[in-house]
Amino acid sequence: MRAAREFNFDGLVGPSHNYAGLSFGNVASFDNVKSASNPRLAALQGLAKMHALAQRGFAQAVLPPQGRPNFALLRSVGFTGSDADVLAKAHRDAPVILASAYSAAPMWTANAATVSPSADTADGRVHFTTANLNCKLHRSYEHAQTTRTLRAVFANPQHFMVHEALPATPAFGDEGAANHGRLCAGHGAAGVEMFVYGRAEFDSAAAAPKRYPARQTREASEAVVRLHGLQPARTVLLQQDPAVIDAGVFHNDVISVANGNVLFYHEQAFLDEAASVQKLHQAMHALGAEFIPLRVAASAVPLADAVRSYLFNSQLITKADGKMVLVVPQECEENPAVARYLQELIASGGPVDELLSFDLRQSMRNGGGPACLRLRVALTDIEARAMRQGVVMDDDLYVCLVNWVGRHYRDRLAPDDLADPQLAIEVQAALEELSLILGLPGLYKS
Ligand code: SUG
Repeated sequence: MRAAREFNFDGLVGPSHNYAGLSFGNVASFDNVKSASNPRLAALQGLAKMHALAQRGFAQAVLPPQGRPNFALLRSVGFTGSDADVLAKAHRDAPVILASAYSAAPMWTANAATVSPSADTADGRVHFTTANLNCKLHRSYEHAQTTRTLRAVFANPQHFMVHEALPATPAFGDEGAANHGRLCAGHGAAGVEMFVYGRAEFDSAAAAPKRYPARQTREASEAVVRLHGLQPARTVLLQQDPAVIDAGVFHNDVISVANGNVLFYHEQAFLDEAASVQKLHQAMHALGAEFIPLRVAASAVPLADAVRSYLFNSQLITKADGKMVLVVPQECEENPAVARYLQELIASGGPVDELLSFDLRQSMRNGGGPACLRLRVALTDIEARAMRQGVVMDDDLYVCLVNWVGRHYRDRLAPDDLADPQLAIEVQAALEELSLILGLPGLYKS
């Protein structure tokens, strides 16, 4: 097995972080619509998580926010004049479209792309497919900048291949790594890639949710498998139970998380639990690897508590001693059923023997927990050296970014502030400076 480390690329919260209620089916986004946000605190909460994990010796990096507002979107739907005119007219006539142009959502980099490490792909390169996120207006524009950012960070064509997003049509709805997991004996070993979809466009008999949208299609997952050159025997496609989508589980990473040879999941996660787990068992067995399903029963943690606490939107990370740490949002400790379950899990003698809890409330209020905030990229040492180094989190970068946030971020943003032309100017100045800090000049020039 080659040596490889898993890097977590966390999204840096942008200077216009806000709550606009744009994600139907994401309960937190809807519940907090139009409340005031604190962009400075949001960014510092995210940075504190990145720094703490980097200090523990885990490989940690950062992905920059996207340019806001998206004037191209506003102008493409008929708002004209100076930038200030465009903002004023959009605020007056279509505040939801203005909020979409100011969407905070690129911070959740689990939705940036699906990533297959070089140990799994036919050409031995690390493959990325940028997610088209075409289920939601406010997210459907992210992919252009995401592709540009990934190509800037992973610029070396000998080691990396960044695919364009899939065609932006309902048949290919793709939400990236949030509906993808990888099971393996070690990050450098060949693994089993697990793709979880919510509906199948071309199979009218397939189950589908009734209340909320299924954002990921089977057709999109199959396309990513082809693009990345994955082996069929080491690829497992599963369907998420539509009933849990209707209960607010809008991405699979709200109901399961895989790491190493462990799948931590809620018993209601998959359409046919026994058959789904059996497929994973078989694929891992064929690799000669052990598979450890960590099943959480609804009697221990009811589905509603799992969604409210975001228990499964945790990061499961392998430590140097081979045991795993579960990185949870603070809400898990505040939920009695979840807190009880977690104490038992740690004491059980199983693979997870430590909990780390973070206050990520500014992100959680939009439906984004620890796992939403990061994109996992397993890299060999050679690959890690081949990527741009300015994004790797260490003490110096942390201090530099905390100071940068202090210089540029407001501590309160209310919905009407999005019409303020000064905000757009502030955001642009902040991001230009950031691109230089991260060693990615020109990132925001299209
Ligand atoms: O797509 N929220 C995001 C949350 C994404 C969470 N990601 C993962 N589960 N991996 C979404 O629903 C809310 C934005 C707003 O309402 O202002 C939003 O887009």
